[in-house]
Amino acid sequence: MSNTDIRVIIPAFNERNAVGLVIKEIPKNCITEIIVVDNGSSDDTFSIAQKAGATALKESKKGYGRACLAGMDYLAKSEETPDIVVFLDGDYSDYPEEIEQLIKPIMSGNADFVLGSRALGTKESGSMMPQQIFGNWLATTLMRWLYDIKFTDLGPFRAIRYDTLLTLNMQDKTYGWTIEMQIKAAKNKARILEIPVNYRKRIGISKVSGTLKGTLLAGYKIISTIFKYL
Ligand SMILES: Nc1nc2c(ncn2[C@@H]2O[C@H](COP(=O)(O)OP(=O)(O)O)[C@@H](O)[C@H]2O)c(=O)[nH]1
Ligand SMILES: [Mg+2]
Repeated sequence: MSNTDIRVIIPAFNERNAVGLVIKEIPKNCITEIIVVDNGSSDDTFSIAQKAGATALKESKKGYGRACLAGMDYLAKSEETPDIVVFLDGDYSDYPEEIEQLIKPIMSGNADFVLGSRALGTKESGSMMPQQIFGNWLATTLMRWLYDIKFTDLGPFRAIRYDTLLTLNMQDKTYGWTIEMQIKAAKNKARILEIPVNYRKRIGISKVSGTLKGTLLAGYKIISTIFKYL
């Protein structure tokens, strides 16, 4: 792919101190557009994202998947059709510069979907909660037993061909989003590759794994999504 059109979608909820840095550290030479979907933040995430050079969208109804879907909706209406979509969190846990490693196998035609695996990379101590590590282990083990799908993580940082993404007909509006993409990509026989990504402590407050409610909701949603697509 020459002149590859690559867009980044960043769901963000109250990430005023992180989102600008995430945008700043995305290598601009290879990226066509950065789209931040502000999911009803009460802080100035939206204007900070805009000032940092991103296209800022608003999705007032909460939900991680819903924010990603809003980003996809925007892409569907965009004049040019993207070739690759990268998903990245707005909390500065991932290393935005690693986008280059994620997109490389797709650009060279060797993969349709590249998952950044924190399990294979180096995690700063405290960057993932014990319940998050356990939850990811459980979910990937169930995927292996029930579907014979081999993943080591449900990490948010990932790149996928736009045409592949469209064939998945993504539905989940909350925390099942990441695993839904993985199960459907495998079922659709997409060429999948996992590569190690590094992970550090987020800037700001965790809304999912750092809270009891977020952990329980995410855990429930992830497990039920596994059974939903059996
Ligand atoms: N769209 C949306 N994004 C959220 C919501 N909660 C958290 N996020 C974003 O999703 C990403 C992951 O959330 P985070 O709080 O870091 O969860 P953790 O990684 O499990 O600690 C971050 O970019 C958040 O801003 C939400 O309700 N809706
Ligand atoms: Mg996080």
